[in-house]
Amino acid sequence: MYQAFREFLERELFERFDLRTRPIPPGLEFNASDRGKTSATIRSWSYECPQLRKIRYTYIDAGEMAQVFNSVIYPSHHYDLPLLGIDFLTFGKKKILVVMDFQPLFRDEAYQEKYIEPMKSLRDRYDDLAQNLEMKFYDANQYFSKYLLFAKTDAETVQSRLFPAYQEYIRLYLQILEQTEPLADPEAIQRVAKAQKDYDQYSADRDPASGLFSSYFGHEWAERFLYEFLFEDAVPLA
Ligand code: BLA
Repeated sequence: MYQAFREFLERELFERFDLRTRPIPPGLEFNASDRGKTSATIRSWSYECPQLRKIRYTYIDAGEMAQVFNSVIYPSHHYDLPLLGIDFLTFGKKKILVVMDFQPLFRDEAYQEKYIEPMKSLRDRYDDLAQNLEMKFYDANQYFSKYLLFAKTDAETVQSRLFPAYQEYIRLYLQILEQTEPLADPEAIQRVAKAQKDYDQYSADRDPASGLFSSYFGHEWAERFLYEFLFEDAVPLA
């Protein structure tokens, strides 16, 4: 259901950047579970280049039960850009939840103006995909912008509306990256490194998918996947 989304992201990145494969810890790149009628596969990809220190995306294919496409792009610590976050989920025939955002590392006015305001016209055109839904797992004021796409929708809208919105958000993000001067001040760079690490810790500790990973692939694998791949700069809770 989201394969064309994955292919689009891949093409955009490979056209613009000189990507190298970024290693995924052994055993985490792929897994398959077969519990009678609920068989599922999970596959991940990861790349890097000088401007983007970690590109990762994951596809879960559990047939009619679940289709998930999840991605985070982390710029090099020399860029204070937001992270590009994507989480598209389809469960069964009815439930589709889509989230996409430039996930801010800082919340001051100047930052908003520089990195979040450019999204406004896009968000306004895709108003139907920005539904102001309440968040249960995350705090909407942390690592989410006011222009995030966040919607409960249907398969038809995924094709007709989400796909073009997704393409525009990705192109805008990469365009902003290309127009941004890298940081030179070591303290500024350290501040970005710290903010990206805090994002990993925050996200790993709250990940709403951890139950889903556990149920398909077992608790041990789920913990490794979270703390060694998805959010590898986080340390597991004691
Ligand atoms: C919600 N994301 C969810 C849910 C799941 C996942 C299972 C709960 C859906 C429900 O309400 O039943 C799934 N999260 C995943 C998967 C991975 C993951 C499969 O990290 C990893 C492979 N989530 C992100 C990113 C964003 C994000 C990058 O991982 C940013 C765009 C957003 N996911 C996000 C939000 C919700 C969500 C905002 C709603 C959570 C809430 O209500 O607080």
